[in-house]
Amino acid sequence: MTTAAQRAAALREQLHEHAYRYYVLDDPGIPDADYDQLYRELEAIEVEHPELVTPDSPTQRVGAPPDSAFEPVRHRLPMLSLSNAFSEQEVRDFHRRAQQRSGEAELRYVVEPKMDGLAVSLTYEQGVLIKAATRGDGRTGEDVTANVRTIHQVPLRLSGDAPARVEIRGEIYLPLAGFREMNRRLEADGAKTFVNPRNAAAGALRQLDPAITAQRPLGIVCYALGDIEGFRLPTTHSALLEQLRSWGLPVSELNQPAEDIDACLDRYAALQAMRAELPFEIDGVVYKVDDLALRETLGQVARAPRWAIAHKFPAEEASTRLLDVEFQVGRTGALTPVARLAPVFVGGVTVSNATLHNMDEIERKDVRIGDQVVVRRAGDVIPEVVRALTEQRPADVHRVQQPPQCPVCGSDVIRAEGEAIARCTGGLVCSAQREGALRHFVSRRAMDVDGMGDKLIEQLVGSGRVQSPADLYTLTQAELAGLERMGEKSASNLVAALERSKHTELGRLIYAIGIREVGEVTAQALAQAFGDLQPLIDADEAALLAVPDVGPIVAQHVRLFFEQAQNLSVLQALQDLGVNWPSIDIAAKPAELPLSGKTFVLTGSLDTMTRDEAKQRIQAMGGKVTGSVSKKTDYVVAGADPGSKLDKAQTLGVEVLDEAGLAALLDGAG
Ligand code: JCF
Repeated sequence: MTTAAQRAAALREQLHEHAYRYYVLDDPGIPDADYDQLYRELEAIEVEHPELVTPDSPTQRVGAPPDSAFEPVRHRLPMLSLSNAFSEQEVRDFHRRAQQRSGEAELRYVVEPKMDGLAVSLTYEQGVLIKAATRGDGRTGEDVTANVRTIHQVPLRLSGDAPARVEIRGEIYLPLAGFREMNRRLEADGAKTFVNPRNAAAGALRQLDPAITAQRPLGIVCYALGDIEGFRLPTTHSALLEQLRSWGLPVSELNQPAEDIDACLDRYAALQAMRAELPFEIDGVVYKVDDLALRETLGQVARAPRWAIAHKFPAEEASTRLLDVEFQVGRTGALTPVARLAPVFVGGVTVSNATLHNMDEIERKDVRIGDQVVVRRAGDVIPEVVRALTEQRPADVHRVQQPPQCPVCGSDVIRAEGEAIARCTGGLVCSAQREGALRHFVSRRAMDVDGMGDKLIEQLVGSGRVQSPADLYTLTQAELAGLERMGEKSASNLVAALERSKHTELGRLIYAIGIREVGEVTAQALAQAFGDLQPLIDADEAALLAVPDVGPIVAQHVRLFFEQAQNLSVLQALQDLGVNWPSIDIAAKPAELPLSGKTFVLTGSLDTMTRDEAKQRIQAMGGKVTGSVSKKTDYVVAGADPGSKLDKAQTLGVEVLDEAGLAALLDGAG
């Protein structure tokens, strides 16, 4: 039996080690969620057995130990951290305590995104930046002035009426685009990459050579005041944020007032929904009592104010055991290694399967069966294994072997020269490929057959009743009603959905038939270029290459597809069974779309639509959306908190649109 004292000592040992790796080496050994769990366990033991608290317990300090490489800076007012809430209940408990202590029935809040970066303090004297310091342990931080001065978003001089002396607090962060670019370069140089943007930002900020910091596109968001002299403070936090903004300091565009705690929780949900689209990482939201006088009344406990709380999003990363790796066969025969995991709660759901992408990735990450691995589930993205915790590797792990035969049909598996992906050579002999092709055919953006689920497709393929997409259109209501999990009603709905799907568009059909490398955009381009199916079938390589977006590889796949007699007979059968589409008047096409020939780059987050929606609407009007700004870019659309693309646009003199400007263009008013 382990006693509480032994467990506390063991936890302290582990936490010390992990904290060192995290804060000093910028190279955490375990996901944050695992660290939090160990920390909370220790905290719980110490609450129950206060006599076990030691002065060196990791619970007895805020944040990191100051590092000797930088001069210590004593904060005039301690830099607080925030207490965390992980559930709605914890938020409501916080609110009730604040109500009781303040004696106020109604409390108004400001909701801010919680940037996943590093807290810093900036001191300005007579409006001039004289010092920048990290939080450190909350009382004493490190002097990082030289490095912070390289960050373009940090004003070296405040605009307007500046106080005699003011300390401003904010979060330094690395936008995701900058993080990915930085890791791409490190990887190309064979150097160690950073596990997340915050560690990369910490690494950049703690460079001994500011010239290196200057190369990282760091940003800052300001959210609080520290010590201030010679200035009349506003009475609310909202007004204070406006004051920061008028001094020229970046303040989040996503901050919003909330009338009550329910409005706070609504805003939490809204920001959580936006999270995956934001150009930077946030790990939760912060609720702050707006009335500064009430804050004084509420005061603080040891490490954190009683007037604010961080409501964390479910962790997107957690660690678990990799039990096995199986190979799934997709519609093109591609073999995807799928991790079977000991179930783990991550990103708000329990995950027991995750993708490992391909064999190269497995080797690059050196993931072995039996390893403790880090699983990531961000938003609605498919969960993936991001790395193995190799230091915790047990003795009995073994390497993942790619199967020489298809696990579904037994055909040979080959991996073409230079390709990352191995494929089953079985073609439509392989039921997995047939099922995949059918799933794709009926999917929403293809033929859009409502109610044709995976399980049903599995049954239809398994029994041999459906071999090709054309067979779907011969299914009868009576026949469907007799299948597992199908009633009369769903059978008749499905027949109606199949019937509806027959009236389609050429672009959808081309996408639906699943030519390799032909996604939605290329399918549309082919439809626009050829106007009907027969001219596309007849097109030679030169004609295909003349289509925008079509290169030699795509052209070759299109030719290969239509050279198969089998494919032509399926297309004929589809038409015989009533699948039809209007032909497109190709003579009238290009000049007609209002945004034809225009290239767009999107940066920052938009309020009225997601970036994906914006992209689709631009494309629907003939425009092109690319990922990077060049002289050929016509417009850069900058939403809230734009990334370095905006700077680049300004440097190159590319026209910048705000959200309203884009909306005007899309509505045809531009
Ligand atoms: O964005 C953040 N990480 C963040 C941290 C935002 C805030 O408004 C904070 C904070 C840490 C402490 N406010 C306090 C008082």
